Amino acid sequence: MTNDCLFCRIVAGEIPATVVHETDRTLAFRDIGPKAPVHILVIPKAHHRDVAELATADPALAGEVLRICAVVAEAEGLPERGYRVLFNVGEHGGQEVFHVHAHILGGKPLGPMVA
Ligand code: D5M
Repeated sequence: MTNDCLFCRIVAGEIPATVVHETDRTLAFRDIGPKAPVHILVIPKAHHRDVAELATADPALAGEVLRICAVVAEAEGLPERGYRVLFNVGEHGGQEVFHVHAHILGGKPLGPMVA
């Protein structure tokens, strides 16, 4: 738990979130500013800055986050038409919250990735 980390505070229950899935080590909740009809964030409860740091420090947990993305996408009915999973990393990657999170986006055609 990092006191000044927004997502650690959501994990601690100090800030409300619309939780859609929870395990011992992960939490999935709806993004506050959805960019698609379905926009869910999947995080490890443990604080890691970004996906590179998580994958180095705890590869099993990184894999678990990806597995939960698949579980959540299935529960949201996304696999039939497809969806996107992405991690923003650092300033140039557009990362704003420095507690690693996977974005699950779906529910409409998302088009090609643009930079
Ligand atoms: O994405 C950070 C994401 O976090 C961005 O899409 C908004 C979302 N966000 C910020 N605050 C909240 C709360 N309180 N609940 C849910 N979602 C939130 P990034 O990849 O860091 O740019």
